[in-house]
Amino acid sequence: MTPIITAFEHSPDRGKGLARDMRVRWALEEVGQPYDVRLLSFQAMKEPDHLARNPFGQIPTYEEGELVLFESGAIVFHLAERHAGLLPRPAHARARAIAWLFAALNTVEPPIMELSLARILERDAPWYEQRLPVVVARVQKRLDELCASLGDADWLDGAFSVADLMMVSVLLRLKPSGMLESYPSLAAYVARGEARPAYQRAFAAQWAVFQAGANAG
Ligand code: GTB
Repeated sequence: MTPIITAFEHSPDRGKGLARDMRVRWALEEVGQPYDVRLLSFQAMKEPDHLARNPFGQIPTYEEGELVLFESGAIVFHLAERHAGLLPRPAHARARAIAWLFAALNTVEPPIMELSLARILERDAPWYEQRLPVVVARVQKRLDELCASLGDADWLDGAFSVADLMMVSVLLRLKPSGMLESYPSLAAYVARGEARPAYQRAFAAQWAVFQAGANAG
């Protein structure tokens, strides 16, 4: 049975691959699982049909027969558990990979999202210039810590795993800000993730959606 994921019909990132369906596409490509995509408008995401898949009316979701999942982390974890290749077998290494998966989502992604939202939504606020350095400093703290932990290793804990897939996905959101350039080892880590054939296939698939929308006018 071919699983179905949901994604933006017209992604606001204009094909940059920054929306959260990208991490799910990447995981599906890493494990070699073909998938279908249901594209949704912003309006369709808030209609009962989609709210039954995700109570928050967001993408991505994942349908596999009777199983319906939301939250990109839960979907990627489900794929990593079901298929070989994204989680190490030894129990301790597996538990550590899961800890890093949570760290990407709970410790590193929130300040990055806050920065991203501040830049998009708060730019015209009178306090924007005062607040921005505080938000930037929170991101820098996490990047300093991550940099120290990664050291000169290729991946977070041994071989590439679901932890790296999620951490790279989270860090990619910083690319437009140029902040990663001050962290050469993290920039190289992200580039290693982007160079993976599975990432390339996932990126091409979401880019094709953007192109089709652009060509349709
Ligand atoms: N915690 C959830 C998860 O991980 O699945 C968060 C899901 C989420 O935020 N989904 C967003 C969404 O559906 C799309 S990815 N938003 C519509 C809504 O809430 O009504 C977030 C996103 C949006 C746009 C860009 N961009 O333009 O660069 C990047 C990321």
